[in-house]
Amino acid sequence: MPFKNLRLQKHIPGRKHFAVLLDPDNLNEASCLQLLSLSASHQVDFFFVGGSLITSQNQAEIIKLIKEHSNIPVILFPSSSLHIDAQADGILLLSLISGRNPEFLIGHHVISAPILKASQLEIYPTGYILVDSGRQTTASYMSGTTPLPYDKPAIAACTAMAGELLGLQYIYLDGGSGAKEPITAEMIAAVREAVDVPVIVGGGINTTHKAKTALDAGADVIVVGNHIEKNPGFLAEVSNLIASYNVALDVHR
Ligand code: 1GP
Repeated sequence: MPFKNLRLQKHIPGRKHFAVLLDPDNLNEASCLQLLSLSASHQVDFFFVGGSLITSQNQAEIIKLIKEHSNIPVILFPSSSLHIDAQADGILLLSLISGRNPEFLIGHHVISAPILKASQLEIYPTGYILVDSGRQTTASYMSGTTPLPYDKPAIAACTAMAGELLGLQYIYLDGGSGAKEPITAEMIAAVREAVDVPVIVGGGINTTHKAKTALDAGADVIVVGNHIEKNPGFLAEVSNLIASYNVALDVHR
């Protein structure tokens, strides 16, 4: 399997990363170019591209646009094998370990395996944990799974632990796009404590305070989509916040 040495793979404990989620359904060429220009002047580590349901036919065009205008790695965040695109750099191979739907635990992966194996995509095997954020999200409905209870950090920790023991190399705690409430600090800390692999956190991060709470609790990567679509300036705010953590890390080395 060829590896392109993306930064997610070369994870350094303590270093914080910022992923901007680009949902093809919510972008056109102009809004995408605006985000690419903002990202070029701030620290953005990855573009996650995808969504739980993509109704537009423009994912390929969006990825092409990113590749033409940016060097930031594009990582697919797919909800099915239909969303695999060889133009990207990598893919979160998500196993929905908070759910009990075999299609999202292994089914889609079987269909995708020969396509992925033949591709140049860097594969990130990821234990995906959907957390109940107060309202039913597209991800929960479309996957036909019950999200993990919001106030049960111990269940999240044991789920993450099981994922790591099964060999998954990343844990993604997600409240779902536009989540009413972000994942709690208690849950992030419990998961961070339970596993050694990088912990990705997203869903409902719409203030720098919420981003800081997630980072302080132990998130290695934070993902922001919705609020940046509504307020592109938020990209700069989160990027500056992330940079402040990484500067402190370098100073203490
Ligand atoms: C959703 O974690 C991502 O899967 C990002 O969520 O769109 O709420 O930022 P938001």
